[in-house]
Amino acid sequence: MLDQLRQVEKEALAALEAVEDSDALAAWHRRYLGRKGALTLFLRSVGELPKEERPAFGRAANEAKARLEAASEARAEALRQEEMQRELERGALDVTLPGRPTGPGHLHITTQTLRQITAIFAEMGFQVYEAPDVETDELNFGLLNMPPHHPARDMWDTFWINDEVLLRTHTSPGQIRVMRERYPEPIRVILPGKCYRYEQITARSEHQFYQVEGLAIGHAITMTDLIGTLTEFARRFYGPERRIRIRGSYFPFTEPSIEADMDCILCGGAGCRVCKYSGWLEVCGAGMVHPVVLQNGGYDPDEWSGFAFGFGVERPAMVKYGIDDIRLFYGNDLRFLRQF
Ligand code: FA5
Repeated sequence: MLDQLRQVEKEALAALEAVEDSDALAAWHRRYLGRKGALTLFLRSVGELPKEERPAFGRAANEAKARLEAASEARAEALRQEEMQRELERGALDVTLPGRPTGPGHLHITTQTLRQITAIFAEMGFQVYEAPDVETDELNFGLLNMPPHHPARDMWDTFWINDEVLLRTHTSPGQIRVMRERYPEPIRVILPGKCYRYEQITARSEHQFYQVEGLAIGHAITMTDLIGTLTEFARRFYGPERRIRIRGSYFPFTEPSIEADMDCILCGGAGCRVCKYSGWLEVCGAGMVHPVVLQNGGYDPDEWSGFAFGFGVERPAMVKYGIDDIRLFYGNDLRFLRQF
């Protein structure tokens, strides 16, 4: 019996060598390892042997079966490789064909807008100062004249890293950083960067957006300088015919505080859907730097004065380019992005 088994194994291996394609391999499988295959029948016949011969023969038959299975796997792999080689030779895959070119990209609309804003302020003598997105509670609120439990904190809820560390809600904490770094020099900087707020996402509000903060500190800086700077910015960014109006407002870190509006660029002040029929569009919040904030930055308010302002980047871009939904900015839809 053992001799017969070896003979069948030898014959099967020789037949496997002659197998040239997957159909032939399947037929080989049926013939030797299938339900009625030669080796399977051998295994079944173990029961007919005398008891003492069964274990040795069963082991030998199982080993032979394992060897044939491994050999058929190897043959299947070799056939796959040969088939790939043939395909390559037939030219089905031309690896020399150049790939599809991806067109050059361009700057995102937010980046373009930030660069326009930066260039305008650079011409007015403002340097760019970058402050971190991750801030402490003290810088984002406390040193900006909002101690714990100050009600103004409610306007700016955010994402907290722990009890002390948060994602900044505005670029204003950068005011303290730049003052502490530059004292006792006069300052004229803008601070562009990302801000975060825990608030409802709507057509006008995102939970992440950009702001540009402005800060000027000197010995005789007045509200007139602030209004002049904002008017100049509005005219350069939106068009030379723009008019600015000033309203009283409230921010804990400026005193007095103002909001600057400009006449609506769509209707010129007559009233339309974009300006909600008021004729005016909000430009930014601003004011004279609060004495407490000057002090926290290291500047003596009896000797120094300054102005600060802060505006978004996406909203001005929406006004300028007629975009009606802020969610389009970061929705990654190329049909939107390619327009700018
Ligand atoms: C502030 O953040 C103040 N820090 C601005 C300031 C700076 C005042 C310096 C005085 C002196 P406010 O919360 O209004 O203010 O935000 C300023 C601008 O950020 C808004 O006018 C708007 O353009 C933009 N902004 C605010 N929240 C969002 C939001 N959720 N999505 C998009 N833009 C926003």
